[in-house]
Amino acid sequence: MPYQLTELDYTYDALEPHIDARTMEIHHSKHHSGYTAKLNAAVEGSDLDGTPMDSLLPNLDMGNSALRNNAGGYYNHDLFWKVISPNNRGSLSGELKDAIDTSFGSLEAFQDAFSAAAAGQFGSGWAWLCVHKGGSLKVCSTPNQDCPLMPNVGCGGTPILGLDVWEHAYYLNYQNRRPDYINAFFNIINWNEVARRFAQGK
Ligand code: MN3
Repeated sequence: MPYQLTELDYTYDALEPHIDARTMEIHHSKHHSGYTAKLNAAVEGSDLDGTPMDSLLPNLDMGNSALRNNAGGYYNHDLFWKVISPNNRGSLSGELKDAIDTSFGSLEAFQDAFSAAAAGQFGSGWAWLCVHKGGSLKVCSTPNQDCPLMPNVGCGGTPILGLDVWEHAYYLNYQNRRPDYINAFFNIINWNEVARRFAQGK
């Protein structure tokens, strides 16, 4: 079992009231756990077994739907758990703040663009903030478990912030009110982690 379920460094109820404990528990212990098991099954006995995500995803055979869906599901959720945290760990500052100002004009303008991508993704998928070499930032959305690290998906680059907009991520608490869930997300961003990923990917 080369791919392990990500351990959270906070409790299931730590993100309340923005994300409720029951949603977190089901999302992590059932949904992400399912993607992890199916990814392990999809690579078992092949050359890909244990390949790190940052080299597996850019070289993915997009026609292999079991691998595409489950490698994406595994990577996307691993990122998601790490870029959220109780009480907005850290704050937007330094080089990442400068890059957001340069690419979008302001934090507010970035939030508007990201919210529009998240709200406008029809059906299941993700909204992303990605960094390209040189430090420019782009926002996009992707369907299902696709991810901008995969070949020719979304805005490309390296994802540094992602929001799961599948209904399983919010339906218990927010029902059909995806915009309320998106607004709440901005209260639980782990800016320290986003800045770390920015510095690594730029
Ligand atoms: Mn999910």
